[in-house]
Order: sequence, then structure tokens, then C-alpha cells
Amino acid sequence: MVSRRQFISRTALAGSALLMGRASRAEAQEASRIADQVDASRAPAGDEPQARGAKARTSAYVPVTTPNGTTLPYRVVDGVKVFHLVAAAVKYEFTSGPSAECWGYNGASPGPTIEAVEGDRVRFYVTNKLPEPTSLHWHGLLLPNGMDGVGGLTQPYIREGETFRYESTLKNHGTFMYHPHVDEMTQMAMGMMGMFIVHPKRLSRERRVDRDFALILSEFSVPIGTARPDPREMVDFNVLTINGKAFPGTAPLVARTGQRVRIRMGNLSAMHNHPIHLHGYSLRVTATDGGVLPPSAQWRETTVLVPVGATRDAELLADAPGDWAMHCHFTHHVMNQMGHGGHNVLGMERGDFDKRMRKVVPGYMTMGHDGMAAMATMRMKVPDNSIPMYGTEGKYDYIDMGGMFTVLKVRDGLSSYEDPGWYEQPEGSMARVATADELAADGVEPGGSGWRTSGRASRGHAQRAGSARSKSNSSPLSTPSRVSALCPRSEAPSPARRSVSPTRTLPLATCSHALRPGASVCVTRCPSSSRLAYRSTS
Ligand SMILES: [Cu+2]
Repeated sequence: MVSRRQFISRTALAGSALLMGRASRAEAQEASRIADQVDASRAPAGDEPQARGAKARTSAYVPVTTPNGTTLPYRVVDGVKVFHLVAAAVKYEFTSGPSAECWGYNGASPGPTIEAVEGDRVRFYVTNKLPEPTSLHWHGLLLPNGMDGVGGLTQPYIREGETFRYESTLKNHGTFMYHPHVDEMTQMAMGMMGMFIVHPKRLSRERRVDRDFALILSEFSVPIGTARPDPREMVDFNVLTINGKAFPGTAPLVARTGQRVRIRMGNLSAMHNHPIHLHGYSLRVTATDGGVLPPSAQWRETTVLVPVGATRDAELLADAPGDWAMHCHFTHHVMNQMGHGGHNVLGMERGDFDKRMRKVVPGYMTMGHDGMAAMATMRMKVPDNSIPMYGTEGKYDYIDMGGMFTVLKVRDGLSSYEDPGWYEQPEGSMARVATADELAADGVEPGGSGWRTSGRASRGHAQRAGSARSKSNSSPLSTPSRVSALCPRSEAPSPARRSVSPTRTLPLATCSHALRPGASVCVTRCPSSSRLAYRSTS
């Protein structure tokens, strides 16, 4: 039974194969096979694994999804997969609005993701429409030396207007990249790069995933108001991108609850490694561009450092629905165009400074004296062709991040991988403003510091601690969980006995790090959580 969607995608792909001229039965079959794979990846209701019960099988991979990007089409000629990349200038939007003249491949920067299977014979035609020579290097692929694409070393330059031919058999599988190896500094700073995914010939059950994402990280220096990235920049990059987009232009990674997800990350930034942090999950790093790691060598992280000129595959089981932030943990890499000049005015008492300044600088306004969060929503007019510093309106408030930031959206029962919108938090599961009753019940004084020493909560603490002591002499430190909190300053209190009430004596450790001058802090270790608890006693 062929669904309507299957029919359309097969017809389209088979049709495009026919239109390419040298159509054959093999090509049509190949197109149909790709259509099946594409269909499998895009139909959440029908994408159950086909490898169930089989230890290993011939590769029927789930095609890679490149958020904000595309996959490079190919045609099969006499058993060889033939691809064509055209290097040329491209007018490019980093996020909605501002654009720059970048250089890329096939009208995109970064170029389309190349996808093939280990053992494939592949042929690449590379046409140079740039104003200078180029070449194409296949980063991480094991190829004959003459196909390695290093201008001058392994091949002549591809000069303006020329088309070069690269051909090889894919020996290794994994997550790789492609980029020029002539005038590297300029050409990569202008956006010339792409991902190259080689699926294994035989796909073990362990390596099977339901969603497979490819992300390439890059950084640009586009001085505000200018039209092109500045390749000379070494430090101050102001447009940080995932697949060429800065948040809020980055498309989310969408998965259905229960799916296995692989996130392939490559970094071809000029100067920065990027620690990519995913909220809500523990990532398992399963591969680098050197190959798949054996299970014993894989490691778990929540922040995967992706060095320049390297790739990392990280995997997770999408068992927690929600909108999970995923971003570079360099705080300056989750900012859009940010001026780094000027003086630090944080904490400045403005007084009539602005008024006096406006006499010499019309419209002058001191910004950042009380933090920068408010600047996100000021809707200040930004110079021509620049990206506002911060992000976008979120479901609950403003999301004050930009740059290398995206969202993993996990949902139950998805019927499509289109952006499902913002997550609806289940009743009672979201952080919110505390009520006065709750504060009183837990003895929290928002205006003070530490815990209340009188009233219901503190009496309750003393009573509970006392009763715990009476029940068990060996565990007198029972600390009610509601007063359990990490001591903000010390994790290593010196043991001591102190009196905390006129009538009850508890063995407590004293912490020399007072929460406020003159206050002393009792530190205990909660026997159930083994966390340190602190309580102000004055
Ligand atoms: Cu970064």
C-alpha cells in the first residue's frame, strides 16, 4: 500500500531522475529507495525501526536532517553517485532582516549537506564562480592523496570559471565536513563549508537512530552596517551561527517522545571552539570525525566541546517532552551583534549624567548601568543591516539570547516534524511566583537573608530535628528537606557543637562564611540527600 505522501515523493524523485537525462531502471529504483528513506524520516507515525530483530543489516539509514539547510541531490550514472557543487557569492540572511554577501555552495552558506553510504563510488564536480581560485577538501574522509583538495599541494587551484572533478570510493563512515583549501582564511570566513555524512554500510542496532540532525557551527565578523563578513577578524566575531543562522533564525530540532536522536555537530569557525550545551538531557558522545567510538570509550556530557576543525556525534533518548535550550555556553556566543567597545557602566549612578551628555551628544542614553536584560525589550532602532543584540519574544517572556542558540523540541504523538510551536507546560510543573502563604509556611523572608529564626517554620525545624534525635541517637542531624539548601560559600564546614535554641542542642557544624555581617550560619549534612544544609541563626 502506497500512501499519498509516498506516491508524491516517489513520483517527484523518480521524475527528477528521469528529467536528468540519463535515466535508467536502476536510477528509478535508486530514486524510489531514497524516497522510501526520506518518507521514513518525515513520517513520525510510520518511522519505526526496520532493523528490529536483526543484529546487523544493509544500510537503510534515516536521512540526515539539516535544520535551515538542505541535502545535496545527486544522480546515479553507471553506478556512481554524481554530485555538483557550485562555489559562488550568495546574498545571505543570518536571521530575518539583515543580510550579507557571503560565499557558499549552490546558493547557500553553508552549502548543502552531502549524504552517502560507505562503499559508494562518488564523483564531485566543483565549479568555481568566485572571483578567486578555490579547491575542495573533504575533511575526515580517507581518500587518495590526489583527491584531498589542498590547493598547490595535492592539486592545481580551481581557477575562476573552471570545473574540477573529484572521484573516489568512500572508505570510512561518519560525520565529516567539506571546505576550501585555498585562501582558507577568507573563504571559510565568508561561509564556505558544509557537512558530509557517510552512513555505515551495515547499520548495527546500536547505531540506529530515529532522528539524525547535522549542525555546522561557524562565526562571522560583519561590522554593523556593512555588507560582507570581514575575513581579517581574529577575535571579535559578532554573528555566531548554527547552519548559517543566528537565533531566532535557527530552526528547532524536532523529535517525538521516545525517539533516539543523534546530533552531529561540526565546527568550522575561524577561531573558536564551541561548548554546546543541551538542557534536560545527558548526551552520549558516540563519535568524532576520527570515527565511531567503541561503547567503552564513549562518554557522557551535557556540554559537548566541539573544537575548530572537528566533529562530534552526540546521542540521546528523547524521553522528556519540552522545549529544551541548546546553545554554545560562551555567553558572548549567544548574543547577536554586540558592540564590545566603550566603558563598563554596570552599577553606575547616572544622576543627571545623561542630561548633561545630551548637550553634546543628542539622544545620548547610558545603557547597561543596571544590567542588560532590559535592553532586549527596548526595541531600540538598530543601525541599517544589523541584528538586534538579543533574541525574540518567547511564550512566557522575552528570550534574551541570540547567536548560537536553538531549541530541541520533544513532543508526544507528533504527526509532523514541522515546528510544533512552544511547549505547553503540564499543570503544576512550571516555576512561578511564590505566594505569600508559601513563603510564610517555609519561613522564607524575601526581604531578608537566610532563614527566619522565629515563627512556624523555624519552630517546626527545631521540633522535627529534636524528635528525630529522640528517635535515633545515631542520626541527630535530620534536617527537614524544606530547609535543605546548599551553603552558598562552603562545602567543607568544620564540625562543632552549637546551641541553636535555649532548650535543644543539636550537633552542628559552623560555617565561617556568614550570610551577612554578624550572622552565623549552621551547616549540617542532610542524612537523606547528603547535601549540606544551612540555616542562619541570627
Ligand atoms: Cu561558542
